[in-house]
Amino acid sequence: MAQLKDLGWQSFFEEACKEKHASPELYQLGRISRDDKIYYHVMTIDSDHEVVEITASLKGKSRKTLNHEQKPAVGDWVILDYETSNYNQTDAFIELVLPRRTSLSRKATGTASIEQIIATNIDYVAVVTDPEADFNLKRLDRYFTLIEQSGAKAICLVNKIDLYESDKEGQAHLAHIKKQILDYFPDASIDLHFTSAVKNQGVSILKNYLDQGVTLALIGSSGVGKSTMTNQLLGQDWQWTNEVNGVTGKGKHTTSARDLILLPDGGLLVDNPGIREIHLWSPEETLNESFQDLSQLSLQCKFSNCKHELDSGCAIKQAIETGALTAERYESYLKLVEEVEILNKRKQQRERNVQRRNKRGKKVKARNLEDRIDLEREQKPDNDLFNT
Ligand SMILES: Nc1nc2c(ncn2[C@@H]2O[C@H](COP(=O)(O)OP(=O)(O)OP(=O)(O)O)[C@@H](O)[C@H]2O)c(=O)[nH]1
Ligand SMILES: [Mg+2]
Ligand SMILES: [Zn+2]
Repeated sequence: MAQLKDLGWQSFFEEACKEKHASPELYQLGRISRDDKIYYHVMTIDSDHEVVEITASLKGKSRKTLNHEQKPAVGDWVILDYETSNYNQTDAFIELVLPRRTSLSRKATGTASIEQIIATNIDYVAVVTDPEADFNLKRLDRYFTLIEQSGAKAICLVNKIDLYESDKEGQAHLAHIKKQILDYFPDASIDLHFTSAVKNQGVSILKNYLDQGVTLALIGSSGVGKSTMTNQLLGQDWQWTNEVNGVTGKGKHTTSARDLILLPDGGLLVDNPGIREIHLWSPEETLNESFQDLSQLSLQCKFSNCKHELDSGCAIKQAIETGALTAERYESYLKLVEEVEILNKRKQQRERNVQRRNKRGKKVKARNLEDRIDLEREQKPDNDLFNT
């Protein structure tokens, strides 16, 4: 007998319903599992208390009035309406999208033109990379920034270790990768794991995160092994293993849509298409792109370091007074400026930590216990590589 909790329902959504003065029946609640551009797929619980997937669509009116980020995204909880006659031939209409507990998008905050929601109501996001071609600290950093902004917790998976662990050279390479990641993100709370999806090695670590109703999303470049991991967690009988060529797991199969999948042992997984072609916006780029008008205006402020708050001769303040700029837009601008500052400070701190670490000689480093453990780990790379 399935419960809403199995699909990720929490008191947060209960409260959200109350706030919206909505008291939906059980069968009216569902979670978006796929958006195939023609209609949405929604997981819901039927009268036999089984999890079923139905199709649903937005009413014409909402299709026009909702902007991109307000439209349903994979992971969203929605209230369904089966009553109104439906010309779209879907099972139901989506009446309301409930507020999001977390939202993973490739933009910092603000305007509709650029925001692209990857998935919502996610608890953990696992960034998958491989130890060679795909490995890039700067890109990992961008992913982690996005995850931090989403409200979810980050996990880092270095996959395809089977290609490296058989010889000394390969093992040293993996150890080097590990050190680089730990040095680059010394104070961040990122869980790092080494896996081999084809050998089903280390993938079960993900099961530790996937309790009942917990949602985990896999993101990363194309070809790093996200779908292979998904299949491992699902067991072999998931339909699209055949498409991938279920026997060898080989052949080019690129995921083209994101799917929210209910796992047999509990928990939910979002398999994403590779983010190869997607440009991950840094907060600064977002700031410049989405607030070009304000960036331009700020050049006309009297002081070059104008905070656009109380400063005299502020061109932005003047634009608000004359009505050329709305106070709302100004406020979301300030919010993003602040966010960029915080992120930059954190980044500088991180870089300082890396420099400090690198400067310290190994002898000096071994002076206290913690550093000695670090040093030993570096010298004996293959010991605990896979337990981290
Ligand atoms: N050697 C090795 N190959 C792997 C591993 N994991 C995946 N592969 C292979 O890498 C290729 C791509 O794997 P996928 O799981 O489709 O990659 P993906 O991340 O889902 O790719 P997109 O859907 O394009 O984003 C397949 O040929 C897999 O068999 C691994 O741990 N070791
Ligand atoms: Mg895939
Ligand atoms: Zn100003």
